[in-house]
Amino acid sequence: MRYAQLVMGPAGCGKSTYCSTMVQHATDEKKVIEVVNLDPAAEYFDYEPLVDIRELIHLDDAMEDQELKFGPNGGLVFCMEYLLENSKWLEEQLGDVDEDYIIFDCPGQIELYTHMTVIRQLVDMLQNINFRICGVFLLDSQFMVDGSKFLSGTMAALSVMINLELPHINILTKMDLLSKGARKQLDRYLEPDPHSLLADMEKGHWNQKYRNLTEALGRLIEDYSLVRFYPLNIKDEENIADIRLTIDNIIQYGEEADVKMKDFDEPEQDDGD
Ligand SMILES: Nc1nc2c(ncn2[C@@H]2O[C@H](COP(=O)(O)OP(=O)(O)O)[C@@H](O)[C@H]2O)c(=O)[nH]1
Ligand SMILES: [Mg+2]
Repeated sequence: MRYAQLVMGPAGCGKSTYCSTMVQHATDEKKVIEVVNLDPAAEYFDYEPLVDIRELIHLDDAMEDQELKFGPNGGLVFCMEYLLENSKWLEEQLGDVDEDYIIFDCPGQIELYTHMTVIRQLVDMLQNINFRICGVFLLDSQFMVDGSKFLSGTMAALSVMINLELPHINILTKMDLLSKGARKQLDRYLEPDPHSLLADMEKGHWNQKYRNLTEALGRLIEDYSLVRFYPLNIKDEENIADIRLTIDNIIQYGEEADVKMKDFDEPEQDDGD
């Protein structure tokens, strides 16, 4: 078995930073995590990628092509489709290493995850070469501190979960940047209680008018009690370790090692008689 995290989320939410944080954390624990850059438009990241899509195709290639004439969004989709057409290339680059652990740093175009099929096809391809994958959906915590933003972020997370059908975790990034007040506000949503969320939202005029819709969304969140957010402060080692452990449990990483551990009998108590 091989293990992978597929790191997704809007542009600038902290995907590449998350990847290098995970690599650093693993290195500190004397473990190896590799990162694959799948963002054809990436300008900066501070990990050493195992594979880099830009060696196959760069966003500029698609945008500068006189026949294709793509803008940035169409160009990005083109690049991802090109990657899939050349999945043999990716397969070769990934090699055939049993028990490896790879994080895929994906592009920041949300449509790829919420309703297009390219990422879904990529997932199928990776599963075919024995990867057990956890979808990791990142959202910038600063965009989650009021009721309606939280609801829309939750809907995005739900769409991704439903579209990809992968074991999945949602993470709120950049917690170190939140003010105390914002953190307090956000804490109320971390274990989303649809009722308090909706109560928050009933204040505005729009929400009065669309009360039924808002209520239906609330029920949806409740029914899919899977929608949960894990806050991540990359300056807090314990926080990083917790998230890593949560994901590893999801993909059952390290379980084989546990099974191999021998049971041992408690040494018999010598109670003296
Ligand atoms: N303070 C802080 N800044 C962050 C964090 N994560 C990302 N950033 C910054 O946000 C910007 C975008 O991050 P990046 O990882 O490139 O986002 P990506 O587009 O999702 O890959 C960069 O300037 C990062 O330094 C975080 O946890 N804390
Ligand atoms: Mg990036």
